[in-house]
Amino acid sequence: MGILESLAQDLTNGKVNNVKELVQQALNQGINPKDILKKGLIAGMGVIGQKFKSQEIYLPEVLIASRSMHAGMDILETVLAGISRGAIGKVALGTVKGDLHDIGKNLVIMMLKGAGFEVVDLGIDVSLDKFLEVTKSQSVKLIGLSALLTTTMPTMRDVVELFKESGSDIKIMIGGAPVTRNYADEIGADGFAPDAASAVDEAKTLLGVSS
Ligand code: B1M
Repeated sequence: MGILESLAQDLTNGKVNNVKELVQQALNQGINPKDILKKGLIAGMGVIGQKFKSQEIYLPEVLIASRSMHAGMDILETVLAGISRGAIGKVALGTVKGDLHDIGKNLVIMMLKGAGFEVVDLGIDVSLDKFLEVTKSQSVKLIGLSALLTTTMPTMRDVVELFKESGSDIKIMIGGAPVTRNYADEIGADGFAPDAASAVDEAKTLLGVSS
């Protein structure tokens, strides 16, 4: 079994120390951090998602795997974000009110930082007011909203409406497993991305930054 397969498997089994060690080993071997992320960490989390869906595992196992995912991401972030921080624009990202899922949002943040954006992480369960506040107090050009639950998706519409009502020209990009381009169009969001890598392209397009 290759190192990235072992990494995916250890993440699925919630072996946090092994995950940390394997991410570091893979980096030492010169494996591209984006491959470590995609073929190791995201692949492992994909298995967790499927098993949770088919009720082979339950929330505690998902939480343990999530912790391993974060531990691996922490190591990768230092590498990915070290490239060119803050050079091409400031963005703020948060998971919308009522929603506590942050693995996808954190991946998007990592990729944006790696691409040279300065990122304000608003965290999870972010209120409408908090989204608006950050854009008033800081020179943020783009707001990113993440939602993983069909029940919290409508909050994205509320945020878009709030920004329109306030006359703000800040761009809004949305994403998360249940979110689609059609939904983004329907609620009047400026952009949408299905995954973290596309989120970088979409953010660049929205801010008029050449790739
Ligand atoms: Co939750 N959960 N969860 N969960 N959970 C889902 C989302 C679910 C689909 C599982 C299922 O039933 N099959 C389901 C939602 C069903 C629905 O709404 N239709 C669900 C449920 C029901 C729940 C609870 C209600 C369970 C309960 O308590 N009974 C509860 C809700 C808590 C709350 O939020 N209020 C809950 C809790 C949890 C945990 C806390 C245990 C844990 C979260 C831990 C954490 O995030 N720190 C968890 C997890 C891990 C999952 C699954 C298994 C995995 C999610 C994940 O991290 N995926 C998930 C099943 C699944 O999605 N298959 C599930 C990996 C991640 C890399 O992908 O987040 O999609 P994703 O992000 C991608 C893209 O979507 C995109 O880029 C990312 C990287 O490529 N993206 C963006 C994300 N945000 C973006 C923003 C952008 C652009 C792109 O622009 C701004």
